[in-house]
Amino acid sequence: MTSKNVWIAGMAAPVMIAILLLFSGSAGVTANDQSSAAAEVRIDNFVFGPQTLTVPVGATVTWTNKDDIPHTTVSTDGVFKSKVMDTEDKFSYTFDKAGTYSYYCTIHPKMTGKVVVQ
Ligand SMILES: [Cu+2]
Repeated sequence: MTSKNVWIAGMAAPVMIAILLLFSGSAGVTANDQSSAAAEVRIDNFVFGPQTLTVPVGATVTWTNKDDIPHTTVSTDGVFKSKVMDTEDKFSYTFDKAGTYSYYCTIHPKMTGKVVVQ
């Protein structure tokens, strides 16, 4: 009885490792199946470019400040809000819902842009 229990315990560890490997393997496949679109907006000379960006649902948009002046990227509806970005600073946001997202620079409110998610 005792020796049988020891034998089962000895088998359990390799089996568990095999199961864990199986699960981690399938998780990797799932991650590869997800399409992750990415898009960029460049801030240059007080302009968001492109001013209107159209991306699929789930896309991550990255804003990069190419100006030698600090800027922010803040959603008009409070959906996202960057810190003050110095030159070459980046801000990213992933859009999980379809819609039109207007944004502006809080330092220079005349700077506006739009992300259309569809
Ligand atoms: Cu600005």
